[in-house]
Amino acid sequence: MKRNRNIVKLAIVSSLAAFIALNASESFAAGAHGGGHGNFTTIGKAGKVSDVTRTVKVVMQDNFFELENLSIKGGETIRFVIKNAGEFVHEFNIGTKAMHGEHFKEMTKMMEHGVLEPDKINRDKMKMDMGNGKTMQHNDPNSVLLEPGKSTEIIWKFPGKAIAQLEFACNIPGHYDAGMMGKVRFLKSTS
Ligand SMILES: [Cu+2]
Repeated sequence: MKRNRNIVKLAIVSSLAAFIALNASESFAAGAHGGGHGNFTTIGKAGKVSDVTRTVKVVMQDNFFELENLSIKGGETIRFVIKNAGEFVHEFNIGTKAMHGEHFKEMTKMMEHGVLEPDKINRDKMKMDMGNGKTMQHNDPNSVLLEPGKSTEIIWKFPGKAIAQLEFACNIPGHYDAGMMGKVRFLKSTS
């Protein structure tokens, strides 16, 4: 497997400016932590409401998505309506397999620091300085972290060209391995 280091790097930098989770008070966009201005041009980017062509419902359970795989057209903008119907905190994150691998490490750290508890997000700890001027706040547009019973939306514009190993996943330790992931397949363009 060819590992794309740039994609990995993109997963690590975060962009507050690009943060578009619609119900910010109820959800935390998950992904990278701390400063930097990442762009997500490789895997797509935060989409505009006016470009939405389709709504996809995503129900998260313990520990699986009620959405096995996703087939999309290149360049498509999708509104994901996401609900956590489980009893644990779950994440919906769009990224490559490599990005999920990197984010899993961040999530593991969040668990260790008590920012993430099995069934809740400790918002005070999330704001805490981790000693390097960075916090564990989740402010990326490609993902959300949801407590049980909560819902939110993400609008995502997928790239025109197919991306290898693009997946939606939950990177809370143990969940991805339990099967909490699905593949994003690009449909062949007919034009
Ligand atoms: Cu999960």
